[in-house]
Amino acid sequence: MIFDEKHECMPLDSLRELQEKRLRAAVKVAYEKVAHYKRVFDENRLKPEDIKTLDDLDKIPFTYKNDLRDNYPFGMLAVPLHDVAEIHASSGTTGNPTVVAYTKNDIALWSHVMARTFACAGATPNDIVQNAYGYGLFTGGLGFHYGALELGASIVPTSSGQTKRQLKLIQDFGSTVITCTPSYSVHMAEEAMASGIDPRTTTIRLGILGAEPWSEEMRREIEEKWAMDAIDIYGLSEIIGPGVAVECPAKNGLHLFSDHFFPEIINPETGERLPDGGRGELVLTTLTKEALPLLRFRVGDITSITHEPCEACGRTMPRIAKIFGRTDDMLIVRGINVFPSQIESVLLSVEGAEPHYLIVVDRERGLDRLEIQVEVSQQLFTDEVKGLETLRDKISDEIENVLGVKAAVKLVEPQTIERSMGKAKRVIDNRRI
Ligand code: DLL
Repeated sequence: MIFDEKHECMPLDSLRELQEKRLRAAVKVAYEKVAHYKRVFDENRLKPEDIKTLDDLDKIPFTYKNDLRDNYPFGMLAVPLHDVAEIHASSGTTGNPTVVAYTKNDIALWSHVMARTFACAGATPNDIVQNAYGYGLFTGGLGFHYGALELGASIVPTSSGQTKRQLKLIQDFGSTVITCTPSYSVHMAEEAMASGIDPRTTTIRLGILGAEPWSEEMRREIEEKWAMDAIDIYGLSEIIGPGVAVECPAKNGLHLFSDHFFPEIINPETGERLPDGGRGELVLTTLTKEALPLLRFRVGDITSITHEPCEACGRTMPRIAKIFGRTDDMLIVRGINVFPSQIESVLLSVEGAEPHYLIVVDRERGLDRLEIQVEVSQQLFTDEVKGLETLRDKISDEIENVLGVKAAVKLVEPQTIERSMGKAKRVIDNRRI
């Protein structure tokens, strides 16, 4: 189902025309209403009229998360507070909270792009959506709530946590779609098994999972555990919340709603725009937001983009690749770049390792030490020691092969790594660099 075919499947030249028209208006408002942008434009001898087409975009300096923090709490708003309908604060993935605000029209836009998201993922108005993203200041709960309402589905607003109750409601209500972080979906499946419920036999047929990076191996594991389709959804508070990009059932990149959020991929070091297929940092410009317009916002997530229309669903919205990591969670261990998602891929490709792990980095006498704690299945843990040793060596060899870095692997008992109801914490970096 395509919720907004007119826009989602727009011919590329009409799309560009629409984007440019919206860009000109967005730049004008940002300049006239937000002191920060007026200052940045003036300092760079730039006038809003200089931005006519998408090719002019790179004249505008980037906006950083720090600009939001420096203007805490309401300095970046383009509307007076009495026009603000809702205010959120993002935990972000690192650092202090940033404040984001919505007018009533912004909430309507959010509902609209989230309804598109649900439909793109494969949900329909007949679905019962159990929404286990946290409600509150975190953008996941309400974003999904608004979208399900707009789509016309039935929504069960469980919020995150209380896993036993989640499972009971899935069974009693016959929920068909689960929305939560990928790590929480694994946790729920495990809790289900532990209490004698096979998640494969529940009515859940679709999971719309995001808010944290996850690998293809993790997807396979989740789909297997739940016997459901697991769809990746991407977004961030500053831009709108969830509802920026989402996969269609072909799972061949996330369709990014570029009629509202214009994407660029840049080399994070030089700031230069990369062509399709080049991996770099995502930069987004809001084209239609009222309360918090952002021009060329450095998102910090690493991906690539293709503008090829999707053969599977017919959408012309460009597609970004599954988020590969962040510009700022990349670990450098003994001079080697390591992304937690790469370690996860290795772990999940080894039989017996569970998708619960913790990466601990220490520095001992000037040398980095990478330790990976991995849970193993109960069955293996009760097996003889030899089995465990073989598994440990296998993981450690694989990591060295794939990442080119040695890691001490510590196998831990089932259920000993702390579970998260929201975003899982995967890395502890004890080094002072
Ligand atoms: O996490 C928005 C969201 C909620 C997306 C629910 C999907 C589902 P923030 O708390 O502002 O917003 O965090 C945004 O989370 O810059 C990424 O680093 C990370 N992130 C979000 N979705 C994905 C994903 C929400 N699908 C930050 N894959 C972003 C990888 C993701 N990382």
